[in-house]
Order: sequence, then structure tokens, then C-alpha cells
Amino acid sequence: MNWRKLRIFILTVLALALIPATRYYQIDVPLLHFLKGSRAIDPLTLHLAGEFVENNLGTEQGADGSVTVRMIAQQYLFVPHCILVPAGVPVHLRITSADAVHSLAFNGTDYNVKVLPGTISEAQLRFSNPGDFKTVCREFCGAGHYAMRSELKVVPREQFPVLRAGERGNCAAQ
Ligand SMILES: [Cu+2]
Repeated sequence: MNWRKLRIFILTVLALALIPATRYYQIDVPLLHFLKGSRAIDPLTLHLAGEFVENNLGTEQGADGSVTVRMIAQQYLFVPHCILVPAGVPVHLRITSADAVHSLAFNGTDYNVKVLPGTISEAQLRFSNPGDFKTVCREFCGAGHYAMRSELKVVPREQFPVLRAGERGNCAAQ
């Protein structure tokens, strides 16, 4: 084997090894569940029980004035379709995927959150000014990817509804 052939061989092996290395989160092995710890979640039972059941999705008010937003990304929509948050307060985002890899981005901001099935993605956000933001998926996730759009409404703090315990806000609550 001459050097040229050997070099091509080594580069090919390296390139092939890189594919699973960049897509490690799509490989379902028990070890990954262990490494993910408490953030592990079964994408097949999201709607049945636990944190991401339908009536727990949306905006939850915290005692300290901050809010927690829980969402599901799935082919090809975000649930809830329209998120309502107050301006100028910390927003804790918790999102997971029911199927493929998605990426939640708010147009006009720098926020871009990778969403993977089997794990909960967390992000700390803050929107200083009221406004409407288009929410888009920035990870190609299939045929309907380009239609995967929803909305985020940031309202002045005093316009954000006072929610009862257990109640979750979305744009319908405004
Ligand atoms: Cu997508």
C-alpha cells in the first residue's frame, strides 16, 4: 500500500467516524439516558404523564416574578402555538421534542435552542421590550420543516394576566 492510498483510507475512516460523533444524541443507548440524568424523558409518552402533558404547557408564573415556559416541538409545529410572556423578566424555557431534532429560534433575537427527543432542553431568556416575534424551526426536520412557524408575544409586565395556581398562560389568556 503506498502512502497516497493509506492517506485516503485514513481520511475516509475519520470522516465516517465523524458522522456518529456529530449525531450522538440521535443514537438511543441506555448509557446516554444515564448520562442525561434527570433531563431524560420518553418522547413517546409526553402527552400521557409528566411535565409536558397538555395542561401544563405554556407560561407558568413564579413567585419571584419570573416565568417558566414549557413547550413541545414536533413535526411540524410548536405546542402551544403562541407563547405569551411578560417583558423584562427572566424566562426559563423548558422544551423537548416528540420526534425529530428541531431548533427553536425567535426571529429578531439571538436565541436559538436545540431541541432533541429524549431530553429536556433548558434556556434562560429575557425579552426587554414588548413585541411580536416569529418563532421558527432552524433545524431541518422533514418535509414540513419550512412551515414550522409559531409566535411569541411579549407584553408589558402589567398586561400579563395574573394566573391562578396551576393555570398556564398562552396568547389565549391575554
Ligand atoms: Cu424543523
